[in-house]
Amino acid sequence: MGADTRGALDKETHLPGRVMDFLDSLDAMIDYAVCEDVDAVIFTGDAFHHHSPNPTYFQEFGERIIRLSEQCPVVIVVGNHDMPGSLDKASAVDVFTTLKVPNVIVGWDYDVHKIDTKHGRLQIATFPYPIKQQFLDTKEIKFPNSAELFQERVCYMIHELESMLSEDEPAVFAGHFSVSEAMFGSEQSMTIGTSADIPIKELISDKWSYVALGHLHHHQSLSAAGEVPVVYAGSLDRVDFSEENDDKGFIDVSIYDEDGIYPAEWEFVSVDPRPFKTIRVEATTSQNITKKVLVIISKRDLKDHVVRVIVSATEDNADTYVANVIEEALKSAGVYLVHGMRLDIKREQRNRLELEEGEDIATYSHLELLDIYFQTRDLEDDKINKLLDLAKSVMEDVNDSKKF
Ligand SMILES: [Mn+2]
Repeated sequence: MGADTRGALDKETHLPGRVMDFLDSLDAMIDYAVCEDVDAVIFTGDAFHHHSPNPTYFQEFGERIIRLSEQCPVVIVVGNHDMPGSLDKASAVDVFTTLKVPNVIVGWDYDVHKIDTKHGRLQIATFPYPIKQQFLDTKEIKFPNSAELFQERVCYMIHELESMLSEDEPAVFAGHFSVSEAMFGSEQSMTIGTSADIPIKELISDKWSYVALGHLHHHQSLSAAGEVPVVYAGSLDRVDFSEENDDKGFIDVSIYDEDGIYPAEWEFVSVDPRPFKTIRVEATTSQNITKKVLVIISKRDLKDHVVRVIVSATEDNADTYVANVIEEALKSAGVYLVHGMRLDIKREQRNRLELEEGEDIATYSHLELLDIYFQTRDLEDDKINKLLDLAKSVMEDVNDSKKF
C-alpha cells in the first residue's frame, strides 16, 4: 500500500483512489478465503511501500488482516519495504506481534512455525528479506567476494530451515527475495547491489510441498513439472505501467496427504485489477496532433482505466498539442486516473545536450534532462520510456534514503 498515491480521494476513507484499488484487491482475496473456507493465508511481504505507513493505511490494512484472522491463521513475512532502516527498530507489521493479535504470525525471523489449521498441522518456514548486515560482519561486507559470500550464507540458512522440519507434516516455505532465474520488473532497480539473488535449485527440495515467494511484482512459476511448485504470487495490483499487461491476483494452494507425502496443486486467482492503458501516438507527420489523439481516444474503451498518453511530435507541429483538451476528452471517456501525459519532440540529432536558447538548465527536472539526453542518443521511444521508468525508481529510492 502506498506505492501509488494518485487518484481522487475516496469519500469515506479520504484515501487516494489507487490506495483504495489495492485495498479492494485485498478484499477480493479475503472474500475468496472466507468463501472457500481456507485453512491458512500466507502474505509474502511488502504490505506497505514505506516502513512507517500513514496511520490510515495501517488502520485499513489492519482491519482487513483481523477479518482474515477470524477465518484462519495468517502468516505475514516481512519484506524489504516493511523493514525499518535499522535492525533494532520495528517493521511496519510488527504491531500485530506487539498486540498479540490471535492467529496472526509475523515472520521477522528465519524460522519454522508449526500452525494448527482446521485440517491439521502445517509447518510454515518464514524467510524475511535477507539483509547483508545480518549475514556478513562489517569486515566481510568489504570483501571483494562479499556478494557470493552473502548468497552462500542465505542458501545455507534456507537449508537450515529444511533441517528443522518434521517429516510427518506438510511444510511450506514462505520467502521474500529474488530468484536468479526470475523475471524482474521495476522492483529490481530498488535493490541493485544489496540483494542476494537465490538460484532456483536451492529451493527445489522434497521437504517442501510448496514454495511461496514475494518481492517480484510479476506473477510467475519457476520450477519444472514434477518439482515442488516455486511461485511468485506477484503484487495484488498493478504497481506501475511496466505491469500494464500483467494480470494480478493471488494463489490458491491445495496440499494433499498421500500416505505421508504431501504434494500440492495451485492455481492463480485474478482479483480483476484496475486496468491500465498506455495510449501511444506517433504524430510526427500530423497537421493537428490534438485532433489525432482525440480520434484515438474516441475509439478506445477507457472507462475506469488508469491511462497515460505519450505523443511523439516534431518541433514543427508540437504547438498543435493541447494537453488540457486531451485531458478533458479522457475525463469524458470515463478514465479513472490520468497517470501522465508526455509530449516527446523529435529533434534533429544532436551530439551533445543542447537546451533552447535562453533556457536555464535549472528549470528542468532531472528526469526531463535525462529525457533530453536520451533523445540526443537517438534511442527508440520504448527504450527511452523504460530507461526513464528505471531512472524514476532509482531517484525515488534515493529520495526515500532507504538503507537496503
Ligand atoms: Mn520486496
